[in-house]
This record gives sequence, structure tokens and C-alpha cells, in this order.
Amino acid sequence: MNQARFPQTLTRRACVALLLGAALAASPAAFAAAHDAQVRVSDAWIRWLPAGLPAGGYMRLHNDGAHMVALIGASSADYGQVMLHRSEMQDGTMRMLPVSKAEIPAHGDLVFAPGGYHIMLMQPRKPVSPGQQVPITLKFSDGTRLEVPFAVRKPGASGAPHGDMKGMDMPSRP
Ligand SMILES: [Cu+2]
Repeated sequence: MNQARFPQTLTRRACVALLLGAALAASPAAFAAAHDAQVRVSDAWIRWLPAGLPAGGYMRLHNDGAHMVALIGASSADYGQVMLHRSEMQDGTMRMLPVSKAEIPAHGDLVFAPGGYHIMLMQPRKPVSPGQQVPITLKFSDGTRLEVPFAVRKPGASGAPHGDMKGMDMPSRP
């Protein structure tokens, strides 16, 4: 009878030790992961169109972290509706599709550029004109948010200095 009790006690102690060990080991790692992902944004600009037409927002995103982070949303006080879109060729026609996220690989870049990913800015709440800056808040999958000033440029503007030729930055799915 004692034989039956003894192992039980041992087992319970072992369980407590395991749980404590697991908790101690898990929490610092979990916090580190949550704060690890860091995204920097550069070359942020908006292709202005007249008469309050929907405008495209473009930028370069760089992920300094060791884990993939996705851009999962955007908003701006200056526009009534802001969506993540991607343009792609379908049967010889350029179409825009809404996307729920855009992944930025670990230690990598993702470029939003004409003909690819863009932030669709609709229903301007005030007149927006070239030369202005529009703040857009970007929301990421790791819970972070970034408010980025986007420079408003004329449609003829040649775009971001780094251009849109770097197709390698485009993942093959939304
Ligand atoms: Cu669009």
C-alpha cells in the first residue's frame, strides 16, 4: 500500500518541477518573440489623382526581425476607406484584388509599388494635393502599429527611388 503512494508523490513532484521549468523557460522566449519583429518603412508616397479619385499608397517595408511579419491593415484619418490591394494581370487585363495580408519575410523586404501591392485610399475626407503629407497607420500581425507620413506626389511622378523592378520582393500569393 505504501508502495502505491510513494511513486504517486514522486510523480506529483516531478510534475510540479516540470511545470515550473516549462513556465520559466517559456515566458522569456515568448516575450522575446513578440518584440523581436520590427518593421521599418521607407519611400512612402501616394500617387495623387484629381477629383477625389481613389489613390494608391506605395512604400518599402523592411523586417529587421527573425520572424515573418504580415501587414494586416491600414487606416488614415484623411480617408473614409483604406484597403490593402494587389494588382495583377489576369487574361491580359490588370485587375485589383483586395488582400487580407502582405507578408514581409524575416530580415527581408516587401515593396508596395504600382502594378503590385498598394494601399487603396478612397473617400478623402478633405482635399489632398501634391506636396502634402498624409499620415497612414499600418497594422502588423505581431500587434504593432506604425504611423507613417506618406508624401503626396503627382501622377507623373516616377515613383519611389528604388523603383518597381525588384520583382523578387513580391511573394507569389497574397
Ligand atoms: Cu487598388
